[in-house]
Formats: sequence, structure tokens, C-alpha cells
Amino acid sequence: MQTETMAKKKTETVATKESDAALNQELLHSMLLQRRFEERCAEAYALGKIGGFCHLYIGQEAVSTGVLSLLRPDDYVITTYRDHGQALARGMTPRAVMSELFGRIDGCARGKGGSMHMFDKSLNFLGGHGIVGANVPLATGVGFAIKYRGGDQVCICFMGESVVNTGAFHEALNMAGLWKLPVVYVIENNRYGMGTALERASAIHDIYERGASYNIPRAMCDGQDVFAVRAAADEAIDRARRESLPTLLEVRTYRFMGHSMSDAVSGTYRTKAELDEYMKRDPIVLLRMHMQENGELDDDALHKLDDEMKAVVQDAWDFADKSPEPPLEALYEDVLVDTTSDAVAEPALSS
Ligand SMILES: Cc1ncc(C[n+]2csc(CCOP(=O)(O)OP(=O)(O)O)c2C)c(N)n1
Ligand SMILES: [Mg+2]
Repeated sequence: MQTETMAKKKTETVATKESDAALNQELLHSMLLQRRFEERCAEAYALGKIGGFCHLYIGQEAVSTGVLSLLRPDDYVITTYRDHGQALARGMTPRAVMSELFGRIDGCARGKGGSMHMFDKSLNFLGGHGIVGANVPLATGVGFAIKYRGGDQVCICFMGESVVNTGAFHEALNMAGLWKLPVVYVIENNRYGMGTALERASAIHDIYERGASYNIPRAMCDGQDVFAVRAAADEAIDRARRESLPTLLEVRTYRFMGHSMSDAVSGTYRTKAELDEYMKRDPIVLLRMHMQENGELDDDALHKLDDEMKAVVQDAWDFADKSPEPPLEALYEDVLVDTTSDAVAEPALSS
């Protein structure tokens, strides 16, 4: 979700942003919506209302909110299967996201995509992709299309840290470096790829350094601090928009839930003590405390906002519950697109 306040403040300094109560309120709103939404997803999954895979984003909300709060409506976003939070932060309605999770016809992909395939063309939100690394070449292609058409949009490509060990990542970053494409590759380093710790899978632990191989500007920031994410993302987005240059941005974060709903919260690959330590830096608590210390938020306002978010999510649940399942014939629809049809508009060559 990008509001006027968020856009207006995007070029100001972090110090200015930190003291901006209205902006902070919007950031808190965005992050709290994602958190309350996904807590109910876990409940719905346990009740069998959501089928298939379901990967929660809880703990990483400062990344989606921090980055996407800086975008223009005509920019592009592409992501992985851990996509509910980003879909909401980009402005998809909780009703459309919940209906998709419930496999219902009012979902963004008419209930046929499910948790891993959130998509909204009107928001230039290009998924939701289940194959690790598959969205990275697509993002490079979007960056190429922007440049070819002479536009000044930016493409944000979210991925987990495991992606940097796939071949597609290297091919795509090489092309982005070579052709100077306006893509910000955001690595959400939550330290684990399923049950495998980064240190067991990667020869390099400072992942952002991988950008050096392709002469791509690179940076790293704290993913639990929404202001730090915004500051780093702002620089990368500006570089893409003004100079048409890619950035590899590593954001260090942590997931508070298991890899997916079929994985225990701490499991055998990480200890409860480690999880507890990271949970002390809950991004929502950090922002809330900052606002409380600055006198921007009191207990009443916090409870009111929280109640509002819970009501919005309850409304999404009720709406999804009432939405019909797609009919059987729908299986044959939306499979192939006729690219020769007049219905497909010719791409504009300039913005
Ligand atoms: C090509 C491919 N190989 C394996 C998988 C199975 N898989 C799903 S998620 C995942 C781990 C990805 O970890 P990471 O990129 O760090 O993202 P995170 O889940 O931590 O957000 C794997 C191996 C897959 N989906 N695609
Ligand atoms: Mg990971």
C-alpha cells in the first residue's frame, strides 16, 4: 500500500521520517494488518479452510512495508511463495487475498492459485512464484521491458537468501548488470532455506557481496527496523529510477513461524532460545515503541488500530467464507492466452 504521505516522504532523510507521526502511523497500519491477517491464516489452515502450501511472513513485515511504501503505482513488484504480506502491502484487498487462500472465486486468481500465487495486474503485482529463483529472471525481463520502452519505473524483486545459490539468479543478475536494468533485487535473508541454515549452504555469508560478481551496486540493512529498510530501499529505488541501475539489497530478517504450516515453529534446525532472541526484535514492537517514546501513539490509539485491523481481517474471512468455489469448468479457463488476439494491446514504445 502506498499512500500520499508515504510517497511524499520518500526522498526525505531518515531523521525526518522518524519524526513524522502520520507516516509512522501508516507504516504501523500496514505492518499490523499483515500480522493480524496471517495470524488468522494459521487458524484457517488448522481448520482446513486453506489447503495446499501456506508460508507465513510473520516477523518480516518491515521488509514488505519498508520497500513497498516507497513505490509509485506504476512500478512493478514480483515475489516468491511467501507473498501474503507483500500483496497486502502493495494494496491488494484483504478480501481478495483471503478468498484466494480459501480457493474461492473472489480470490485474485479466482481461487486457482492459492497461497503461493497472489497476483494483481492492476497493481503491477506480478506474483507469487512457487519455484525458488524463478521470479528473478522474470524481474530482469520486466527491467528490460521498462528500459526498452523508455520508462522510468522500477521493478522490485523479492527473494529468500537460498535463491543466491541457484543458476537463474546468476544469469539474471549478469544480464541486469550488463544492460543496466532498473531492478532492485531484495534478498530477505531470514537465515534459513526450509531447514538449512545459510552457513551450511553458502560459501559467502555476506550475501550482498554476490553483487560484486556482476558489477551491481549492493547494500545490506537491518530488516527488523522499518526505517533502516526504507533508507536502504530509497537509495536503491532512486538509483534504478534516475540512473537505470540495478541494486542487490540484502535485508537481514527472521521468520517467527516455521518454513510453512507443515513445519514446527522452532523445529530441529533452530533452537527455541534462538527464536526467542530474535523475537525480542519484533519489527512491529520496535516501531510501536519508537512511536510511543516520541509521543506519537498512546495505548488507546494502539488498541483502536489493533481492533480495526482485526475487524478488517474478520470481514475478509467472512467474505471469503461466503464466496463460492470456482465451478469445475473454470479448470479449462485462463490456461492459455491468445497473444495474437486484438484484445492484447501493443506495448507502448515510450512511457
Ligand atoms: C527450484 C526449487 N527447489 C526446491 C524447492 C523447495 N523449496 C521451497 S522453499 C525452499 C527454501 C527457500 O528458502 P529461501 O529462499 O531462503 O526463502 P524463505 O523460505 O526462507 O523465505 C525450498 C528449497 C522449490 N520450491 N523450488
Ligand atoms: Mg530464507
